[in-house]
Amino acid sequence: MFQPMTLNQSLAGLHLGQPVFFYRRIGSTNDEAKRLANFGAPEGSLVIAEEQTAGRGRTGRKWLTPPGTALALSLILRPRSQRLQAEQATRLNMLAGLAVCEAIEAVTGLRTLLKWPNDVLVAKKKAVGILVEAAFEGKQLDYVILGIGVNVSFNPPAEQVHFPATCLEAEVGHPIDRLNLLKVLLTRLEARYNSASPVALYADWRARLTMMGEPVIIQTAMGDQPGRMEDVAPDGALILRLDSGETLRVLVGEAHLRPAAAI
Ligand code: BT5
Repeated sequence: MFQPMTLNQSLAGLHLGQPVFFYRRIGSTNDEAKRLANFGAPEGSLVIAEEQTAGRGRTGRKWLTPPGTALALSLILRPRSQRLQAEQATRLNMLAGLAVCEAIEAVTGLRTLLKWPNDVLVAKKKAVGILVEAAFEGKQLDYVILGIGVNVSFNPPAEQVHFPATCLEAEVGHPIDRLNLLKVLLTRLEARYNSASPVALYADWRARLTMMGEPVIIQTAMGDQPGRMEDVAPDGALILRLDSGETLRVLVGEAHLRPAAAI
């Protein structure tokens, strides 16, 4: 289990990761981070919990975090740039995915890939979920909550997930020091945040995406769209080549490989 004092000492000196709000058990770290941000908590504030009882995925889905088995955290960011407000949230999404991949690779040596829009895969299975939520004041971005859930020793049962899932310890075959992983992750996030050249960020994110050029089904609010994953755009949209030859831009959805029988 994390110890609040050790957490504070280990993260001292980081900009992203101070102050620390630590909870043994909480509903959702993203909800708590939002509450704190609305009370004026500064950029870099970290909400971290040993257990989530109402962890959230996208579009109201559940994220499972049993006690002491994961990293479940939310960072409050307050990007200062006045321009390209909406795009900034997308960039932070890319940045989070990349920083998580880099941290996992540095700590475990495992190879990671991103599955559009931002699942982190290890051995083709989902080991990390990322939930970026932005709050606006008028058209101005007020703050962004960057929520990250990493399965460290929790291997989700197949019947509880709709995409194959795994955890880092199952893949690497030995225990992982969660505090070290947390520190490396925050350090990578900070490095990427401070040098966020949009062009490099997009290029690095695109280079890590799996399923590029492959036959896929994209689940969207409008229903399932079969096609070929042609590319991604700098704003994070997936470019789907439909069987009719037309292209479709999808901003919100979920990608699955299309079974050979369905092509
Ligand atoms: C995500 O949603 O992948 C984003 C998850 C973000 C979780 C973090 S934890 C810290 C912070 N606080 C929160 O409340 N949330 C964030 P989505 O792509 O919608 O995936 C959700 C789906 O993944 C579920 O419907 C399940 O099928 C599956 N799932 C649930 N728990 C899982 C787990 N621990 N590992 C792998 N898959 C899981």
